[in-house]
Amino acid sequence: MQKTLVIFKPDCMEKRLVGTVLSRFEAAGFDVIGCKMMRLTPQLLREHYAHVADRPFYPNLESFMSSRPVIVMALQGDNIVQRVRDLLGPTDSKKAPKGTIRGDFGTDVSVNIVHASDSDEAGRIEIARFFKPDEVFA
Ligand code: YYY
Ligand code: MG
Repeated sequence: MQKTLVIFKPDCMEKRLVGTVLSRFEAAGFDVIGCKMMRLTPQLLREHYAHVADRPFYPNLESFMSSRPVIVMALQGDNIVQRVRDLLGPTDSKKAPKGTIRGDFGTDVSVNIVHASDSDEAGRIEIARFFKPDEVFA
């Protein structure tokens, strides 16, 4: 069964939308196999967002993502990586259709409610980044 890593970002926490968003994942048939609350450090964020760390928006992204504690989950399900990405909609909340998580609740291209892994390999790498092996219950 495929696994993915999701982060309920600071705007999701502030808007008290964790339950609403998690309900959509559970309604899609996905299982929670790991869960923790943590404040993301600049060091961890530079690793997690290495693919955008040299972009001009990165300093704002880092300060947003470390602005308050977040909830990080490992989820499992059939073809879950693509299906969670489909539920989220595109990165830019303003372009995300209504009915998607970012379209319904997001603000813009950087304040967009949830992170989710973008490939099978990223799912494995990101779960290992945020969870110890004995914290995942696959
Ligand atoms: O995977 P996803 O979150 O949809 O987008 P990425 O291209 O991986 O970018 C990661 C993260 O960077 C995005 O969720 C917000 C931020 N970001 C931004 O602040 N401004 C942009 N123009 C592009 C991305
Ligand atoms: Mg991404």
